[in-house]
Amino acid sequence: MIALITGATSGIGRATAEAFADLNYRLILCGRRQERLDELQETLSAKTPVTTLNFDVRTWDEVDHAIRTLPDDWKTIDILVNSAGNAHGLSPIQDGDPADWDQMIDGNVQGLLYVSKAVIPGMVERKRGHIINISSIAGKETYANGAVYCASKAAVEALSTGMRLDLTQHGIKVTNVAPGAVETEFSVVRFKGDTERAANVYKGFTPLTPTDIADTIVYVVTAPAHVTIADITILASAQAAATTIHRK
Ligand code: 8X3
Repeated sequence: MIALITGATSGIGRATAEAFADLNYRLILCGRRQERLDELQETLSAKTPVTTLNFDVRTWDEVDHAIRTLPDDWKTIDILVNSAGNAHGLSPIQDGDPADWDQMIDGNVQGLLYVSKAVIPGMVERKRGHIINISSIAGKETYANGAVYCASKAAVEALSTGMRLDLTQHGIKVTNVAPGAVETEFSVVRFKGDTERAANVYKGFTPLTPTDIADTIVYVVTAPAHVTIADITILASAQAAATTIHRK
């Protein structure tokens, strides 16, 4: 089994890479930070063959070139995990920074589309494949100050459904995974390095870990051939909805 994971250098992508290594899946780890890719490759190579691709999901030429020039024995990708994503800023729409909006729309929507476009035709040819799109509770519920991030994840939800509609007939499964609060670098990035503000997001309750999400992804990809987990929302036990968290 060959799995390509975007956003593999941190958070859910990295935890998924670790979990897939335990399943002995061959891994194509994608990211923008070569040092982190190298370090992860070194760690996981003890368990399974690993290769890395360094590209920015937001640039079609980079995505297309990286995936097209994979060695032949790495080309037959069985599983694509679209995990690259980010939030930039949390502010009312009138105060939003267009540069932040670009990061979210380009990364979360356009980037997911570009990588999928580079991988899907091979899956269609082989009549097999599984695409896992990492969405968010924010794709199902829009919250104040998060309009653009929520819009980008609502787009991921639509793309998961649209991909499933188009690809089921070609033997390809599509799963939409929508986590709630997971403690990763997500909030540090959203708040542009303000680690105190980021830590407050997870204060007073036990948030999900990236490994919790990776465990779910393992469940999804190891389901029997006739079973598609189409859409799965995962929340911390203290979280009832996007902005309803029971804190002590
Ligand atoms: C991350 C979860 O609720 O902070 O996608 O938007 S949330």
